[in-house]
Amino acid sequence: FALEAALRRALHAGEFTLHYQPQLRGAALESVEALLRWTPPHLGPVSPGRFIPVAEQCGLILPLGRWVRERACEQAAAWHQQGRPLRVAVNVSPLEFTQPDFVPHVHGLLTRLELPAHLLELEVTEGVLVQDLTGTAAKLRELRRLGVRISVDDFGVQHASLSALMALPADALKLDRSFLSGHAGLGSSCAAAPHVLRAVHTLGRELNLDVLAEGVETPEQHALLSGLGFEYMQGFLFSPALPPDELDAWRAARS
Ligand code: G
Ligand code: G
Ligand code: MN
Ligand code: NA
Repeated sequence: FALEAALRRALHAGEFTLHYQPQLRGAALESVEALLRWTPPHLGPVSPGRFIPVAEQCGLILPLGRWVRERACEQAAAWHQQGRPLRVAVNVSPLEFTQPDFVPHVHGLLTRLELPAHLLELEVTEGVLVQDLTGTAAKLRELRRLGVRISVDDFGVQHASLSALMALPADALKLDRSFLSGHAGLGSSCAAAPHVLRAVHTLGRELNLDVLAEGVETPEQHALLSGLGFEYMQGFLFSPALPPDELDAWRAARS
């Protein structure tokens, strides 16, 4: 399989980079999400939407995911040491999360890099629930005991039951961007859209979970979400994912 071979080679050749997308609380920068970027030489960029599923299928997501966690934690530690700490959120695939060495690897990184745990957030998807709800909850509790923040990514579009989701020890929900731009999203002709958003926001607040709206692209969406009480937002309206130096410039220009 050509893409799989290319990915293996790319990991060894150091062709992956991490970009960082701002996540805002009101007008303030709250945190960033680390997002993988791959531009093979002589080709255009390949979207992670294309290569992550392949990496998951062939198991390459395990070494690739370790690489992502290491680079993201190194970057968070660098910002911390430079006196401008910024929490970094890292995506975790279900296969990575279920590895027995996952928590020890995270713990080891925090220790080795002297990175305060609250500067690391892990984004898990509902997929981790399908395998083993009890095991997953225990592992998440362990991570939160270390001080790591946990968010549930792509909330509302996968197959987990609401009751299983609510049993997850988490700090935040990341509302999938289809709630804004999909067929029944805000701004579509679906009259229920604002009610659904308001309900999820209320649910989050009742359960002491921060709720972040993803995929905010327009001032209209921003205004509607603010009106519904959303504080946390992420999307192209604010910034795409940026290389670290461009993110530094983005921060400097706003402060
Ligand atoms: O960056 P973009 O929006 O194109 O990402 C597409 C998909 O790839 C998203 O679902 C995102 O969560 C996933 N993705 C991006 N970077 C990573 C990563 O480092 N690890 C994992 N597991 N998924 C990632
Ligand atoms: O599944 P996850 O939430 O990790 O995916 C994040 C993906 O969403 C990344 O690929 C990122 O580039 C993309 N993304 C971030 N902001 C926006 C946005 O405003 N609009 C769209 N269409 N995609 C976005
Ligand atoms: Mn994510
Ligand atoms: Na998402």
